[in-house]
Amino acid sequence: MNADVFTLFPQWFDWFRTQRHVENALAQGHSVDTVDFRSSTPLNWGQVDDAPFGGGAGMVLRVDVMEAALRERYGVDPVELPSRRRVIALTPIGRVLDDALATELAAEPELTLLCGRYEGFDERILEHFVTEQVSIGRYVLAGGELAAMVVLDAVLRKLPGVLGDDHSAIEESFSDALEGAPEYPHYTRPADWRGWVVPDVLLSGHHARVDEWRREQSRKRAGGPLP
Ligand code: 6GU
Repeated sequence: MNADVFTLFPQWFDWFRTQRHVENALAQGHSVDTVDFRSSTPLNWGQVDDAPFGGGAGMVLRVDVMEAALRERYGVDPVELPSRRRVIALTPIGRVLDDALATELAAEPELTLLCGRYEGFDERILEHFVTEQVSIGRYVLAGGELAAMVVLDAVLRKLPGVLGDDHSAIEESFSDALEGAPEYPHYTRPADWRGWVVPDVLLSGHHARVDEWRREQSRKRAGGPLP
């Protein structure tokens, strides 16, 4: 997968790229590139946003600035992009990210993530240049960058070979393998700590019984969030 992140803060993603599974993904030929709106802005002094028409607080990312950045990156009129690739604007009101969306996005060869700041995007960006809006939950962040990292984290770990053990991305919370339920509990050594013992079945070496126990635990947790 080639993911392009359009942002005012490209340097934030330097840290993101140091995470083990992101490093793994990059080493396998996947890419996470950043595009800085300021390097292609047609306006003076690196301006990228402006006060909202009609008044009010905050600043709005300009449509001409977005068009210039997309045009420079892809070499086409950005109105052509939505029919060719998924172009995602990170906004608090978008489709809420879940396992199904992460799986869907992981199947895309190319992704474009647009991060707004302040009061967000000029509406014409959303109308003409993007395929969808994605949110990471119903609360408001100061910008889309952290949300873009959350989306990429969830997506990259689904790519084959990116986690040490592919199985860990298949049988995990909310996956089809667990019928959408939360994952079962995990234990490791020591088997007894202060009398808090690990369930016997996990020490039994009996794989079928272990599987059965895990599925039962997972289903039990499906009743609702844990306290
Ligand atoms: Cl994607 N962006 C912003 N600015 N706030 C958010 C969000 C995204 N998702 C939840 N809150």
